[in-house]
Amino acid sequence: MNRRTAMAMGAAILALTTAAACSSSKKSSGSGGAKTYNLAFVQGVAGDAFYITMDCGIKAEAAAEGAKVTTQGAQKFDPTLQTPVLQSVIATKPDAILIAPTDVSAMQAPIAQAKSQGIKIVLVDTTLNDPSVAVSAISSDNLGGGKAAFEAIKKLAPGGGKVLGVGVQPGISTTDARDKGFADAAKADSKYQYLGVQYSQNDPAKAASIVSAALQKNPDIVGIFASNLFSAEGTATGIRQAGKQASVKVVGFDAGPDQIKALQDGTVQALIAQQPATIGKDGVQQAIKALKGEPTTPKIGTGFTIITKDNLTSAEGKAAAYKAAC
Ligand code: T6T
Repeated sequence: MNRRTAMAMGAAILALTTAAACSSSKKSSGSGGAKTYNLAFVQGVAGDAFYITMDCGIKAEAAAEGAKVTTQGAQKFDPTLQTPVLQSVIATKPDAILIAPTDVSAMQAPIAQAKSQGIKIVLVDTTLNDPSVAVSAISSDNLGGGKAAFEAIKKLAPGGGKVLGVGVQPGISTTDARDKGFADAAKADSKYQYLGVQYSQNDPAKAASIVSAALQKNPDIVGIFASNLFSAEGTATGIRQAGKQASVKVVGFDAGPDQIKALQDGTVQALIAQQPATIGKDGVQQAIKALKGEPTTPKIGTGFTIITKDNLTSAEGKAAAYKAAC
């Protein structure tokens, strides 16, 4: 497959450029009277290479701005676990919180509570039903990413056939949008039969068993789209267990170390890598602008890179891979 880089739309790029251009040249040094801002990052889940890479972007930008950052995340991608994490962060009275809400509705009130205490909110990656609680919301073009995943499967399996989605759980803005983008594109192409999406609850073992069962029921599946890192990890396991590497084309969102390995060994054919470090960097810039009373950008879109075996070892492919540590 040819090397392809898909970027989010012009407006998004413009927004990014604006955010970068507006990066303050006046740093808060913490000395000489300038305020040192205390920022907190609440991840969607701990131990996820996507949020680890975002954290690296946040820490680098915060250091450049002379701000301090603390990072916390629950052990599962679950609003009932994220809420107490957020509440403990609120109790430390940070100036701003960057958060990836784990559910569009369940996290609305806990985040509103933070805002009501005068804390500036920036939504990073995922969003809420009502994002107006935040000074800025920064994310990939997830709908476009799902559509791009179907286009990738089309190139890999041009003859058409059955395609399946392996999702995470309903209520997550990002993965819901990716699933929709993929489903809409698949349904619009009469050569393909869309088998629907099944949810892994962000558990690779569950994703693997979904894939095993689906391949038993429909041995002629030609393509699978896994809409995040852990679903993709489990999908690759399911494909290996079924010995279907040669006949089923897999496209996964995200580019963690395990996914890069699956691409190298030929279990997965394409990865849609987001730009988590850029999301984090933009998030810090927006938080600091809000704290300084400067105008912020309500919605910022970031791009993605499609990684295949062809560009994996190129500078572009290497730069797009997520980090396991900063
Ligand atoms: O795909 C990312 C993130 O964008 C999504 O909101 C949740 O899952 C990940 O963190 C990957 O595990």
